[in-house]
Amino acid sequence: MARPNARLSSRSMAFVLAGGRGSRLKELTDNRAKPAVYFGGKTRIIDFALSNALNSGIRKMAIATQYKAHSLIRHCQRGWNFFRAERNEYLDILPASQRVAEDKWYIGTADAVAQNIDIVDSYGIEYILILAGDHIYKMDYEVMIQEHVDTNADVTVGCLTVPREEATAFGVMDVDEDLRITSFLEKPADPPGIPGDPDHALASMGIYVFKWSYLRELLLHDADDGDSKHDFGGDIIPYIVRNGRAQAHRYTDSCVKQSADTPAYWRDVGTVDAYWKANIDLTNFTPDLDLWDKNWPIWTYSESVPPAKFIHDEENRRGSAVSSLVSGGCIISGTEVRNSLLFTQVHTNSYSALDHSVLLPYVNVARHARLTKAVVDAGVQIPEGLVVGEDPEEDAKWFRVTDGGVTLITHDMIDRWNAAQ
Ligand code: ADQ
Ligand code: ADP
Repeated sequence: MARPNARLSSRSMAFVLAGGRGSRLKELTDNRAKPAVYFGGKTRIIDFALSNALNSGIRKMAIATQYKAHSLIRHCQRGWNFFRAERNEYLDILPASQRVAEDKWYIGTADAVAQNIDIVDSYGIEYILILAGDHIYKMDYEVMIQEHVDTNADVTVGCLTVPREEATAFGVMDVDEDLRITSFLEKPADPPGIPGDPDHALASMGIYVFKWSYLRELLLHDADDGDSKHDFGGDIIPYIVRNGRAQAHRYTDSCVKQSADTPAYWRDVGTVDAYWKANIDLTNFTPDLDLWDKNWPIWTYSESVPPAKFIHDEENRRGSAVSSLVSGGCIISGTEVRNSLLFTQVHTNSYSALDHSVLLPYVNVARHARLTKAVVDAGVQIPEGLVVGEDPEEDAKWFRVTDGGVTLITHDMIDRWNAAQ
């Protein structure tokens, strides 16, 4: 066991649920789980939850994976390897198939923890923080764990205010004046509004704090319940609301902001439109998400690459980028780049233009290509002369055009386009 007077964060662990596909991201999650999807130029989505945990002082972490976990596991092994067992620091990656007999996956999110009880036991922690590896935000979890201890709750659920019509995708709760949760409905068709603010609902962020001894008992009990789907939002939290003490923790109280007047930033980036927008928003004059904050860095695996290079080509066409983020290893040769975000090692060529586009690592743009409002998957070779974002009907023949007018371009789509030329 940890010393009783040790810092709260050193008596706690973070258990990150990273097994979901995120199917609304369409082809971006054909080969990788949602937490492994690239975001923000250098990082992947899961880096936000892991960095929050690290910056909150937590040094014991476990990551449960299942759907298409290869890219996620490789990323975590390469980038999240600075924990030292000699200091009682751990990061374990727990793929579903290695933990259960036969070839079974974790049945639900609670089952992902239940299957790993022995590993959590071995950490000798007092509190367990369950996180989703799916969201972009900056949060000091120690504030939430402290609140959990102070209120003596059985579970503390991180929550935020969302427009009522969006709340159907969340667990929605009612609370009393002490923030005790009085009802919890998982993904209700008709979400209840907040008293006094009927256009908004109080939504669960899918973040929970428990005393480990309490959750452990509950999971063993839940495993024997034939009617349970072994899901935190569907089974465990509603059970505690009915039979124990569940507290809500408001995200605004632990959100790490750049200044007192910046908004509390939290994004799901669960759809291609939301993903495109959150990335492009980083090119704003003052982005709502500060990636430059030295007091709350977002850690990641990053390749050792040379600086980005901008070249006038031999005919003096200007390689330039304005209002854009251009990562290391990029070569912008004779291409005009505007309001775009380029990940590591993107190469572009003469007579091309990029506008409001997101290019994942290792994309190559040949000559005379023009991309507007596009998201291009990692490693895609954009062929010479491809024009996207100017004729949605033509684009839709080859690529995925979203309701919001964003065009998603992947390897397979380019193969089909090439074959038809
Ligand atoms: P959902 O958004 O439906 O609801 P869910 O599919 O349960 O989220 O996934 C939660 C997290 O667990 C994600 O990070 C996902 O990657 C991961 N995951 C899913 N299935 C898993 C499995 N079998 N093994 C390991 N990891 C798995 C939840 C809550 C809601 C809450 C929202 C907030 O149930 O109450 O409002 O999150 O986004
Ligand atoms: P994921 O994007 O999920 O992590 P990869 O990192 O393998 O998967 O990226 C997908 C594609 O990006 C690869 O198939 C490859 O074409 C390209 N790519 C990634 N890393 C490199 C690299 N170091 N050199 C060249 N191409 C790369």
